[in-house]
Amino acid sequence: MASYHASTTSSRPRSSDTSSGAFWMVATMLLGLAVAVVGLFALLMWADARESRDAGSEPAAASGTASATAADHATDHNTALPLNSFAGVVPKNAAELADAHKPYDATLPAIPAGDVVKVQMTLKDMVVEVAPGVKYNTWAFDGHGAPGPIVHVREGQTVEMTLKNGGSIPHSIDFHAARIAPDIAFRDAQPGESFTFRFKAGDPGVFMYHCGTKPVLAHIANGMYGAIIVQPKEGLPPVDHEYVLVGSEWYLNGDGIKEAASLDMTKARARMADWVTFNGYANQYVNHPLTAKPGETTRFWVVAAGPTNNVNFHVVGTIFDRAWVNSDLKSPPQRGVQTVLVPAGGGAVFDVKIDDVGMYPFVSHAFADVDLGQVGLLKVGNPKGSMSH
Ligand SMILES: [Cu+2]
Repeated sequence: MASYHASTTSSRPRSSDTSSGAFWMVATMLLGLAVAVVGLFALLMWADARESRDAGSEPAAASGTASATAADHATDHNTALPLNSFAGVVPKNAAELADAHKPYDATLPAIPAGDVVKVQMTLKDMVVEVAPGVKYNTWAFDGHGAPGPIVHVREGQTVEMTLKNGGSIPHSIDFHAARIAPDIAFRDAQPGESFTFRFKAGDPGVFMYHCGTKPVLAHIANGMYGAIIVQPKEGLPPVDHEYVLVGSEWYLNGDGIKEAASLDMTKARARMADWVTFNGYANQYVNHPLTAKPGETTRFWVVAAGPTNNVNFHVVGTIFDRAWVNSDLKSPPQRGVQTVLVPAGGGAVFDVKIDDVGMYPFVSHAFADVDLGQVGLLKVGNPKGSMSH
C-alpha cells in the first residue's frame, strides 16, 4: 500500500526544468518517507488493538468477547483479516477437564458378518466439546458428535445406509467409498425424513463420508463427517493394533466457554481455524494415549475430513514401515517414508513397528495445526513418568 502511493507520486516532471526536477526529487523522497512513517504507525496501532483483544479473550475475562452472531455472518463476505481468534482459549481448569474427557474410541471396530451391512444414522443437532471446556453447536451424525461412527466393511459387501434426519434443516450423506449416482443417493433428507440407499463397497481403502448439503463448507465444519474402511478381500498384513484417526478443524464465533460457539463462516472461508483435531477433540490422545507394546505393529487409518485442512501425517521418533498413500490398497505400499500428505477429502493407511519403549507423538507435521490441537501420543510399553491410563 505504502509503496503504491510512493511510486505514483514519483513520476518525473518535465526534464527541461532541472531546478524544479531537484525540487520534485526531494519532495518525492520526503513524501515517500511520510507514507512509510504513517504506515508504520498504522501497523503498530493494529498490533496494539490485536494484543488488547487477545488479552480480552483470556479465560478470566472471556465473557463479552464473542464476535458477531452467525446471522451477521450470513451476509458477510468480508474475509479481511484480522478476525477474532479463539485459538487455544480454554478455561482455567482445562487440565482437569482434559483428563476427565472420554476420548473418541479410535479402535477399528470388527467387520459385521453377512453380505449386507446395515448402517443406521440419526442426525441430531447437539452441543459437543471440541477442546477442554470448549463447547460447540454441531450437526452430528448418529448423535455422538464428530466424527460420526466408524463404518467397517469388507470389499464386496453391500452397505445399506439408512439416514434419518433428526435435525432442523436438510442434510445428506455422501460416501466417498461408493460408485453411485449422487443426485439420487446423496440427496437431501428433509427434517424428520428417513431414507435408505445401498451401494457395493467395491474399492478397498479408508474413505471419508460427509454431509453434502450446500454449503458443504458449513455442514462439514459443523461436524458432519466420518470414516468408512473397506478392507481388501485378500486382507492386509496382520498387525497388533488398528486405530482410525479423522482430522478436522473448527471455526468458532466465540470462545465456547460460557456458551457453546457456532460456526464462523467468514473464518471458515479464510481458513482461520480455532482448533484442529484428531477425532473431533483437541489433544485428546495426549491425555489418553493410544497404546502398543514394544515390537508390535500399529496400523493407522487416517482420513482428512477438513473441511479444508490436509493432514501431513507423521509419527515422531519412527518411520512408516508401510504407507498406502491415498489409501490405494491395490498397489504395494511405500516403505521407509517419514511424512505423507493426506489431502482434505482423502485417506491413507500407515503401519509402524516400534521396538523401543516410549511416547511417540503422531501429528500433522503442518505445525500450526499441532499448536491448535492436532497431536496425539502412541504410548509404547510403559515409559517412565507416563500416566497410568
Ligand atoms: Cu448437513
